[in-house]
Amino acid sequence: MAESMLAGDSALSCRAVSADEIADYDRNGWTRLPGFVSPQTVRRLREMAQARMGDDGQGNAIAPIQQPFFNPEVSDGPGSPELRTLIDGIGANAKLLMGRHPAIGVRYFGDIFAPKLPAAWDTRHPGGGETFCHQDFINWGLDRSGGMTFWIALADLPEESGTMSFYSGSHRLGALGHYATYRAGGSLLDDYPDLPERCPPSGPFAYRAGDATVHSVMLAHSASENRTDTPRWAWLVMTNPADARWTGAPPEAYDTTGMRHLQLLDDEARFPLIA
Ligand SMILES: O=C(O)CCC(=O)C(=O)O
Repeated sequence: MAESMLAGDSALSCRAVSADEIADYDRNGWTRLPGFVSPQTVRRLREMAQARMGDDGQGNAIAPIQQPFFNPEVSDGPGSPELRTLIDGIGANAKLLMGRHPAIGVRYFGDIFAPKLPAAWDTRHPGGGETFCHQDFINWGLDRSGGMTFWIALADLPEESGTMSFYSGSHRLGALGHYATYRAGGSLLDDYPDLPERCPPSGPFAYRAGDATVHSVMLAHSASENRTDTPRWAWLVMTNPADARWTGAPPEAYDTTGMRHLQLLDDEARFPLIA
């Protein structure tokens, strides 16, 4: 396993993905990245998250998008010099995993702290439920795939805390519908009940703090409720190919005010080039 850090040892950093991990991602549409970020990076990210959300992960404002998967909170993003080095390191990995021509770069798409609140808690936040099975692609409103999400554990997370599960190979099945079209609270499996036979589910997994998984925007994935008594602390970083264009559809993932049909996501303040 490549242990080289893509940023200096004193900065927030991640390691480079290995050739085996790239091949696994290509085959399955996702891969595990053990020890992806350093212990010091985990500590600092967790501090940032808890400064915004409190130790119990629910001290922030209720997000406008009412989804049960987790309680979302933005970070300072790539505009923060401290985070930028790490986000650039993630971009370099996305470029390796994307498998496109080396001239095609990578854009940052977003990042969020994503504690899944314990299902047993009586909380005003909706983020204490199940992550029903879905692909991300349709909701990103883009004309091409190649995007991905790095899902980074900010604590030791047991399987029962609602960690990720993946339907290996489903990234090769094409677009499987917008999640808003499945029955209320339902999942992709309602419309594709044979998916588990065609694409065997993997997970949920136990993650050590600093472990990550990365999944393609085309991959069907899900997570159960958090059945522990502490928040499931994770940090999610999303990337896209630099040549991706907005389809004109209304995505939940970003504000398209002022954007033109088939425009590149070339607003450097929101979607900077990171590789
Ligand atoms: O963290 C979760 O429970 C869901 C994450 C997810 O859906 C995603 O990363 O695309």
